[in-house]
Amino acid sequence: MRGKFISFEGPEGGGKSTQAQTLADILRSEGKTVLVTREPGGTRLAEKIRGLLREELEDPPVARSEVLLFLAARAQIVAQVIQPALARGDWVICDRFADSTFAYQGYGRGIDVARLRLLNDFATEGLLPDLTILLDVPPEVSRARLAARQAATATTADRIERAGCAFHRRLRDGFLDLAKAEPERFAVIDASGSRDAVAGQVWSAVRKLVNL
Ligand code: Z5A
Repeated sequence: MRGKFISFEGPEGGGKSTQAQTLADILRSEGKTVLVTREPGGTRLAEKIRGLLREELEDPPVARSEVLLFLAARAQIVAQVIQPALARGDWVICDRFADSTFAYQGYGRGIDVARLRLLNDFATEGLLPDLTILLDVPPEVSRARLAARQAATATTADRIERAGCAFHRRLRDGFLDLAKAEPERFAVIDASGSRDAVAGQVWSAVRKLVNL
């Protein structure tokens, strides 16, 4: 039987990586084989593209090449990692997927979302998650968490994190719009609570899939 594909989405600092690991632990304790991966990344080439996207270049990618780089990375991870795992019957949890392109490059950068959907469809051969968990946080919570992490790890904000408040407001509204348009695929979770409170809500959304 084909495995299940779950993506985590939302603004930075919502707790996607934290919750993806917690969910994987719970699913493993239920006897599932689980692969946790991330976008952009998850294959050698896609991790190189991630590096390029994060690099502080004097001439950073223009909006259209940024989209194509994210999609090139996605085509790799879908073909080499996600589809084979699902075909084996494994569960795949991906930290970001197509909805990040629609939210960041569409709502954020202003590229037409319908065109992005066509391009994404080409990159993924139409693959969409069975369930997308949107960890929704207001920009001030997101900023505070990222500032705390940067202080703890002596790192600085990257190019996308530095985009202004208006960008981050459009992004959050964009994710919420996407969820409203596909309520059967999305579970929207208030991620401003404690890690345990959020994990409890994530599990309530996922357990319906476990029983299928
Ligand atoms: N991007 C794009 O533009 N288009 C695309 O198509 C795709 C991506 C696929 C990837 O960044 C960037 O690429 C991203 C979108 C863009 N933009 N930016 N910037 P990334 O993978 O490096 O980072 P991220 O996806 O934005 O994740 P993040 O910043 O690491 O946040 P997170 O995964 O949601 O959260 P976290 O790492 O689990 O937690 C963040 C901190 O908060 C950490 O210190 C935790 O310990 C803490 N935390 C987590 N949960 C809580 C709770 N509940 N309470 C308190 N503190 C918490």
